[in-house]
Amino acid sequence: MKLSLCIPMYNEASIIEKTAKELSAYMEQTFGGSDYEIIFSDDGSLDGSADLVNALSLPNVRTVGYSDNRGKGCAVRTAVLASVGDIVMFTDADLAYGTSVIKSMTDALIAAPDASMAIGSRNLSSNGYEGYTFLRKIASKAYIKVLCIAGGFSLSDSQCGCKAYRGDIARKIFARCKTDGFAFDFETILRVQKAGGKIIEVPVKVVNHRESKVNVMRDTFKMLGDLRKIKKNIKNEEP
Ligand SMILES: Nc1nc2c(ncn2[C@@H]2O[C@H](COP(=O)(O)OP(=O)(O)OP(=O)(O)O)[C@@H](O)[C@H]2O)c(=O)[nH]1
Ligand SMILES: [Mg+2]
Repeated sequence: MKLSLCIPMYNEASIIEKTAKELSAYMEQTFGGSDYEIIFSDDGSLDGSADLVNALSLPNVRTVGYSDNRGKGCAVRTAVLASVGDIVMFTDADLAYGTSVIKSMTDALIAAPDASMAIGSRNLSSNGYEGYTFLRKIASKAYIKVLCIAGGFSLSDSQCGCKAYRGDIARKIFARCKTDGFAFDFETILRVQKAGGKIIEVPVKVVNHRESKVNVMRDTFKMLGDLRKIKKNIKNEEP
């Protein structure tokens, strides 16, 4: 079983070496006996994030990317399409959900052979939102509700930054995805569901809080616009 771990990064120079070393050590220790690859996907960083990763020359680590900033969805898609693993997972460059989540989500997919996708959920852990301000917690939960209604699904946390898929399904789905921004998660869920795939949820907790780079007003409006486009595109596509 080979695991492909995809890390989207945009201007992460201040933390990316620490992340790369921590991930490399964790993956060697946890999956070293089998096989794994770590793909850092550079979303047009201007601060040399990719060079910093490359200079470390860590085993099974490589970078992909492009020069203009297109959004997290595009960065994840680029890494997934370059991956070769039996299971493909992505998580954030700041390791917001820690490293142990990599094994727990992989194990959950292995234990559920009929599942296409595993989604991390902050709402399944009693303290999944620990450290969030009241306002951000409410905003996050309200947005998840909007997505469930828009998508016609009932997941407890569609927006969590860590997700795992069966590799062949991930590559098939992402090849059709067009959303470059943060709403790409929603598109992959709709596409997995349209293909009749089962989705499982795995409890996760945010262990690393950093100042948000997301502009709530701008990014929320952009995401709401994207939701309409995604639904229309998928509806009009050939099966
Ligand atoms: N903000 C941002 N992040 C990007 C972009 N492209 C890739 N990323 C990566 O996407 C991941 C999530 O970014 P964050 O800025 O932490 O966004 P978030 O986790 O959804 O939001 P927060 O809850 O505010 O942390 C990180 O690994 C980023 O480096 C981009 O264009 N903008
Ligand atoms: Mg974050």
